[in-house]
Amino acid sequence: MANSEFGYVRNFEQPDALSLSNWIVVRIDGRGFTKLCKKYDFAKPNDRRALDLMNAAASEVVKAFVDVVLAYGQSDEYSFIFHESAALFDRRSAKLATSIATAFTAEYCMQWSSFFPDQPLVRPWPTFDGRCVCYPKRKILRDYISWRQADCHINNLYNTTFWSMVLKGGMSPTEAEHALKGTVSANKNEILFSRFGINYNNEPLIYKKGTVIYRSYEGDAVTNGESGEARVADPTSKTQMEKERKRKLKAVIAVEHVNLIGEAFWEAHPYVLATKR
Ligand code: DGT
Ligand code: MG
Ligand code: MG
Ligand code: MG
Ligand code: MG
Repeated sequence: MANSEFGYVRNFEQPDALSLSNWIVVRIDGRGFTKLCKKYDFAKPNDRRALDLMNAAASEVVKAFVDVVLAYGQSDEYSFIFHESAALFDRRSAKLATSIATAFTAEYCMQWSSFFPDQPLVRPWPTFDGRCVCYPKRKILRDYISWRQADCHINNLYNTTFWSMVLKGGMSPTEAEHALKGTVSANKNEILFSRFGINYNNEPLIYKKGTVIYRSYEGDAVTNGESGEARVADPTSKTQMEKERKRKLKAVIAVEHVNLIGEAFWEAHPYVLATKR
């Protein structure tokens, strides 16, 4: 950039680099999706086409941003997790959040017609906001992921019961809301089973668990460090970095609907949140 007498205005910009050695979560969320779901007549409580579109858009974002180690999505939101050692955009918060949110928005709109062939997309286009949050420990990051998945479960159980009462039980939304006030999970499971013959356990996993996307290196040479902690190759040299980038590009993008709160997923895929030497 050429210097001019106006160059001093750059000094008004605020630095916004996120702290080193923190896991970065970029969470995007659909803007005004309550309205959008009505406009395009999304199935209640879950529209499979809409979730498939969210997952297709998120897969492309994960492919495009090789520093993303895992993404988790439910409803109109997706969390993209950058490794604690990620250096992309010098870890600038606004640049990370806007790049992910706009990449996701573009994918969502461009792929819309594949999932909703009978409903052309019209203005106002769907958009997604984005924010960055730092988590200084893997344990807290795990709790963040558990928080979003627990939210998915709680909302899905409530919504499944609520919409059964309205659509199958003939209650008004206000009546159903009243009837569900103060109920716990066991009550909702019981209502679903006794009144509507629905065993909540048999509901599709994509609705109950949401969706996790990660780079799968199954069968790849990921070794365990002394502490039993998974480790991956030293990414500091240029050739190593290039090798690492190529390895990531070759990885299979896995899309699954599984429990992330327990240990099983993390024990089966220790490299996902592995420490880099
Ligand atoms: P925001 O995020 O503050 O701009 O506002 P909203 O309206 O996007 O609200 P939010 O993000 O808290 O909640 C997501 C909304 O989208 C909520 O009203 C439920 C709705 N939604 C998400 N997925 C589905 C679906 O598959 N089917 C239906 N019918 N609604 C859905
Ligand atoms: Mg919201
Ligand atoms: Mg929203
Ligand atoms: Mg939301
Ligand atoms: Mg530029």
